[in-house]
Order: sequence, then structure tokens, then C-alpha cells
Amino acid sequence: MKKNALISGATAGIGKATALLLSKNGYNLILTGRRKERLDKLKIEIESQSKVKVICLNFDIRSNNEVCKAIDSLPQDFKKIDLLVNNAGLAMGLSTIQSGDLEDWETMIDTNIKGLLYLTLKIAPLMIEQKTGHIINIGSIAGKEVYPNGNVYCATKHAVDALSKSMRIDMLPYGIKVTQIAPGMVDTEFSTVRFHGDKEKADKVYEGLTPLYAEDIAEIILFVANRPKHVNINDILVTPLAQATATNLVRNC
Ligand code: NDP
Ligand code: 8X3
Repeated sequence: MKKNALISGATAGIGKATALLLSKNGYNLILTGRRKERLDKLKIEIESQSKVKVICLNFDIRSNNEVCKAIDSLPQDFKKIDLLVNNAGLAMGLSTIQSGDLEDWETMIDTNIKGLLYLTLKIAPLMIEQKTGHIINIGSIAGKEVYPNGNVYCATKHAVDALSKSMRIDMLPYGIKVTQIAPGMVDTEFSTVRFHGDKEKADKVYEGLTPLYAEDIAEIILFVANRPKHVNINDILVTPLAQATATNLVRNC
């Protein structure tokens, strides 16, 4: 029987690459995000190349009401979710704490922490009931260390780090796996979003080095998800070769 995977934030970057790779490996998919037209396009692309089913759930993860309605709307056979990839997230702004933007802070906290919690609260009980499941949280190197001007984004990803450890304990009696994958620099729409649409500024982040690509993270997700039943990978920190820590990078060599 095919496995069902729910990927939050599948309209771009890591989530989209993961959807494409999991579908090629036989997973039925539940894809979520705010940009409906992108979800619909991805569904058509996937169903034209793989024999899997795709359901799109178009909602803003910052609204618990929207999350609940979307998950409740799933057909019964899709309520058996084998894999939850808590991927939707973002950074907004890069500034000192004293010059921070309250709206940006709230967006990051509401998306990266509260959104992840809303979705997990709906899906973990289904996994417990079915006595199997795997939750993969996309954390960040920013959840392992802090860097100048990263303050609130780093705090949200430290929260994902803590929640991943803590969920693993809570899920232990039920045989449900919990993994955190914490990437360093991945070239997606992430930096364009961080700089409020300033693509030129975003491109500079990746200038002179080879970053990770969304497909690199998708491959790790697939590997982690396909381990034998008795193996749980707890935590993976992955950077490009050109990155040793959040701030130690080599460019142009
Ligand atoms: P992208 O900007 O390319 O993708 C982000 C995804 O999150 C989009 O699909 C977006 O969908 C979704 N999303 C954002 N806000 C919401 C919301 N309110 N409701 C629903 N979905 C939302 O970035 P990445 O692929 O790089 O980011 C994926 C994850 O990886 C994030 O958690 C990020 O923090 C993490 N990460 C990224 C790194 C990087 O360098 N790129 C490094 C380490 C971690 P839509 O806008 O359509 O709603
Ligand atoms: C994204 C990586 O270093 O920009 O989480 O915070 S970083």
C-alpha cells in the first residue's frame, strides 16, 4: 500500500522539491501552502509523471482555524498520514533587536512556531491512533547557533529544535518517529522573502559560493523517511561545503 505524506509549504523551495521526489518514490501527497495556483500546477505536474494521488490544501498555517478545517476536510483514506514534513517557514528581516519590526517578528513566530504546532496538534493524534507515523521538522542551523541580526528567526528555529526533542519523548510510547533536519544555506525563495522581495539583495547571499539546493534537502528527507522501522534518525545538521558555521563561509575560492 502507498504511504501518504503531508508536506507543509510545498509551493516553493524545499517543500516543492520534496513533493517531487517523494512522488517519484511512490508517496501519495497532501500539499499545503497559501499560493493555490502553484499547488494546483504542482499537482498536475506530479500526477502526469507518477502514479500517485495528490490533494492540495490551500491555507495559511498561521490560522489554527484554517489548519483544522483543512485537515478535517481530508477524505478518510488520506487521514492516514504516514509522514508529516513540517516545512512551512520563513525569515522576515535581518536587523538588530532594537531596530526590529514587530510585524516581521509576529509573522515568524506565528508561522515557524505556532503554525508548526497547529499542524502537529491535528496530525499527531491521527498517528497515535494508527500506531505509526513519522514527523520530520525542518529546523535550521539558526536553531543550533545565533548570528548577528538573526535574533527572532534564530529564536523560532531554536524553538523548533526544542520542540523536536520534546516531541520525540512524547511520541516514544506510540512508536512514532520524530526527526529534525537543520540546513545551513539553501538557495530557495527564502532570502527573497527575508528581504521583503528584494531579489538583488537575496542573490548576494549566495554570491561566490555553491549553496545547498532544495533537492539536496529533499534527498535527505527521503533517506530519513525510508529507514527501517527500528531506525530513527534524530537530528541532521547539513551545510554546503563552503559553510562551517552560520557565519563562517568561504567565497570565491
Ligand atoms: P521558500 O520561501 O522557498 O518556501 C517556503 C514555503 O513555506 C513556501 O511554500 C510557503 O508557501 C510556505 N509558507 C510560508 N509562510 C506560510 C504560511 N503562513 N502558511 C502556509 N505556508 C507558508 O523557503 P525554503 O524552502 O528555504 O524554506 C522551507 C523551510 O526551510 C523553512 O522552514 C525555512 O525556515 C527552512 N530553512 C531554510 C533554509 C534556507 O537557507 N533556505 C535553511 C534552513 C532552514 P506560501 O508562501 O505559498 O504560503
Ligand atoms: C536559514 C539559514 O543561516 O539564513 O535557516 O539562518 S540562515
